[in-house]
Amino acid sequence: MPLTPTPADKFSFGLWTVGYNGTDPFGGPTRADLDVVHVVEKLAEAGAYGLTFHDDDLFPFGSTDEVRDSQISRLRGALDATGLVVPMVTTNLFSAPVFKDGGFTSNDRDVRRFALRKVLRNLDLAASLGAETFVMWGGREGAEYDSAKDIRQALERYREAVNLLGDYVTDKGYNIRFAIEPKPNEPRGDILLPTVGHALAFIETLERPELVGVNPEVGHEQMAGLNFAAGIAQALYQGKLFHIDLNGQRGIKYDQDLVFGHGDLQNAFALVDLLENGGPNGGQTYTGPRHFDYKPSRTEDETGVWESAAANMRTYLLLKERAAAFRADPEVQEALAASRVDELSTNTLGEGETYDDFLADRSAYEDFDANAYFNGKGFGFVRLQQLALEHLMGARG
Ligand SMILES: [Mn+2]
Repeated sequence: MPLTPTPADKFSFGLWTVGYNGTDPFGGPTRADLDVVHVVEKLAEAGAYGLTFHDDDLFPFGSTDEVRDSQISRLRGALDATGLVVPMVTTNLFSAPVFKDGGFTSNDRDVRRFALRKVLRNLDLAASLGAETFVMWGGREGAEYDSAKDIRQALERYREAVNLLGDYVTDKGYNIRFAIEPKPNEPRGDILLPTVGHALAFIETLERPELVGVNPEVGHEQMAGLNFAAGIAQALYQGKLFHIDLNGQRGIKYDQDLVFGHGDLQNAFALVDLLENGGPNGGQTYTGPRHFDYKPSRTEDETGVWESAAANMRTYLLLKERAAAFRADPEVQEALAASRVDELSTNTLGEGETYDDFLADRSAYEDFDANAYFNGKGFGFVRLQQLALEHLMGARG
């Protein structure tokens, strides 16, 4: 299996990822800012397929129309020259001081109106560049203090905003869907829609739920102590995996944005297996961009930036290769069968079985000897996981 990325792999990067200059809450930049044209050229050279960006990544907040137009046309020129595409665009409603209490859910109504206008303008840009996904990460939509934010009203304002955006893209005929990106905290003490599950529940309250899905990020779910691959499986199950942010995180701490696989590697293996092979019971499940939302560590120079970008893609391709070997191993197939992973696909009730039929089935309950049923026999899940681990380590096949 080829380990050299090509556009067919659909790898995309945020302009803010490779463009991260090393600024953190404790120190200033360690690298120079990168120009968008240079980024597009380097990503194309590395075999990537797409570039994504926040409006403020491309042209600084408060830019004149002239600067904005010039940056957009420089981006268009680089895309045309390289064949790179812009599959996703997102709006920065978190950096400018005016958004210190949020954009869609600031307590201040004038800020909310300004934020919505900023997003509408950015939607026009996204559509003009052919982006089909519009991500919404509400990093400032939250609070530090329970007394400071009426959460129910904040959700109502969030809903009002997303409903308006849904009307707008529908009336304009834009081929754009929205993807909400959950995160539990940072920069706010607590952020609204903190996990995939919260976001999925919120989406069902919207006027056009079909236009809205999720953009889960590895590190964000892991900051909440959750199993990322399991969250992705539920998003897929509900038809809501509209986009994905791949990176690495080591446990419940600040948002690390490490290279994909440089955190919980076993969960990354399970994730790639799910995305590429559909998980235990097979079937292709996600065809969208494999988007990396990471930050090259501030210890690195520009060479390290491009090495880290390449590392994301290579790790993904290695995991894809390892997952294929895992699936193809007869011993794995035998272990999967022994663990009865497939049996979970069988309906619990028989075809046409009513609850009356079910209640009449004495073997299901009255004659079922729950205490003796397994006779001490186990499922063999540990053996299966060890086979996965050995494939992941390249110790088999
Ligand atoms: Mn992150």
